[in-house]
Amino acid sequence: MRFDIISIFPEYFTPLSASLLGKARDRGLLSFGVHDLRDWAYDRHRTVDDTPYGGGPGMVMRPEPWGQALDDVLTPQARLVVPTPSGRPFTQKVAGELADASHLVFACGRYEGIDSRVMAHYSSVVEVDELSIGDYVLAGGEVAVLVMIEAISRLVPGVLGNAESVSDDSFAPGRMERLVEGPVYTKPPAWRGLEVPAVLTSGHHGRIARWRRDEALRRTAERRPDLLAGLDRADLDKHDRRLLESLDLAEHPDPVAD
Ligand code: 6GU
Repeated sequence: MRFDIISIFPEYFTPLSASLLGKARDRGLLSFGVHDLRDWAYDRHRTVDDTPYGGGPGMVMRPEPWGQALDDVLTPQARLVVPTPSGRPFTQKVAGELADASHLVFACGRYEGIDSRVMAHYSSVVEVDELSIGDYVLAGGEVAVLVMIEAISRLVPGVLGNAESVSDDSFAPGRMERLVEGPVYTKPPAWRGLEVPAVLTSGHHGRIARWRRDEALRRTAERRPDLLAGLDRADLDKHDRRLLESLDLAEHPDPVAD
């Protein structure tokens, strides 16, 4: 999978050489191109922004450098991702869809964003996704793109080892789609008076799986009632329903009610 990133701060992307992503790149599974938008600005000062039409605070990125850059970097099979707090939510599901692409191009806006005609124009050239990583405002799209690339890359076949299956992750499509994972433990069996739950050292795989499922349901109810409210009945077994009924979900719609 090929990633190209266009930004006025290419130095933000040095972490792509570290850790999991760096190893996947060294193994030839991923490749990264990081580009300075100013390389496509033609004036003496390499200007990329200007005042917004209609007035108001801040600056907007001019369309011409973006047009030059994207004409050079996009390929016919590419998808264009534009990070913005006004985008559709970037979720595990969206990460999975983007992981199926062979080429992703990320256009990092700064200031108040990129002139809207850039997205309008390229929408008739490639698939364009304006995506947000959460309900808060960052100074620019760079950090959001690092977040997206890490989430997408670990879903590319071969990037994770077999031992690190993604199907049990929080939000993983299927049985974990609207659940967060429960607590995890390692050695020692007792630490500062706190013991590891006995079921985890029982060697009883069936009971361990059930316990993990219960803990995921409990934790989701406690921390993410918004997710629980949308749980699909089809993803719940009898034990799941009984557990949810035993929790106090009074303040939230009951996902197990008929
Ligand atoms: Cl994708 N970009 C910026 N600038 N701010 C954000 C965001 C993206 N997602 C949440 N806040």
